[in-house]
Amino acid sequence: MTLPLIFAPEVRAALDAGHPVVALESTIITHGMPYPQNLHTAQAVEAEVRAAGATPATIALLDGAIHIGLEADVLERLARTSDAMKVSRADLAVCLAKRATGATTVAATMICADLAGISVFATGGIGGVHRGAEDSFDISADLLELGATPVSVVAAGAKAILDIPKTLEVLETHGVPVIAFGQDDFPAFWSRSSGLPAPLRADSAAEIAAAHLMRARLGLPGGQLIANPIPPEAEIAREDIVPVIEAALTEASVQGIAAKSVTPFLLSRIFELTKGRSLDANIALVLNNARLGAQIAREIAQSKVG
Ligand code: PSU
Ligand code: MN
Repeated sequence: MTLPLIFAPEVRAALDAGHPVVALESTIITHGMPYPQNLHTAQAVEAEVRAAGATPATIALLDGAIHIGLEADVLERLARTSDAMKVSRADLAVCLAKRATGATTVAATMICADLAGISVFATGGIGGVHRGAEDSFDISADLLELGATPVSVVAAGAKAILDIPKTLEVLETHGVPVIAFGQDDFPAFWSRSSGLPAPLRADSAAEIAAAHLMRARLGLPGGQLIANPIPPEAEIAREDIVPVIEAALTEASVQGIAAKSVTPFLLSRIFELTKGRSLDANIALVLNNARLGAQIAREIAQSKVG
């Protein structure tokens, strides 16, 4: 049985040559940002990965196959699609069997990247434990995936729309190294600090790559979460973003928004309430993560040769 994987030629060539490749997700395109900023961001993220010396592989499900790397016209079509499935671990096989168009979340992108032989993945934000999870049980499958699948994920920490302390607890329970890059505090997506210390810290891409390879040597399952703070010039201060988040959360609860719709709803309301400022920050942090992801992928590729 061959895997239902279709590689873009440049990604196949890079992997065969042992060159660095960075996986990129597609839910951020279809459910995380409005058109046309989603398309422009996806293109800019790919360009950033290239500029930093690695090959980008944006991952999506199309016509019954997992696409590892999307051609320009396919990326554009996906960015304009309004009815793509949001695909996490639970949805992956069903979406493929239906031959539906699927956008992969962090969890599903990790699974696909691992199947493709890619060990580094850069994105904006991960899912986490939602506020009120003690009643709703809404805990993103992203957290469990980080405990199961050997991919290092670069994200900008967890958003304050989530319960950040509980998110860190669940990651710890699942044995996920949560590594803040270049600072002690765990970053909070739009803000550089969540006010909580990160469990671990690294100050170079080489250190992160070495830890990634060490996990594999030890036979430990699961990946690493690299929490990369948003660049200072793009940051939205906590006191500015927190009231907006509270307003969006109240609306979500009044309107009965639940399950998979929660994160996309909150992101789009916060975008509206900040008059686009949240999106500008989001774009800046994704580009920053793409850069770090490429550096980590290069370090891993070099270590494998050496
Ligand atoms: N956070 C963002 N933008 C996003 C997402 C999260 O700032 O696009 C997406 C990612 O694909 C993430 C998913 O994996 O939402 C988590 O969804 P859920 O909470 O339903 O697991
Ligand atoms: Mn959820």
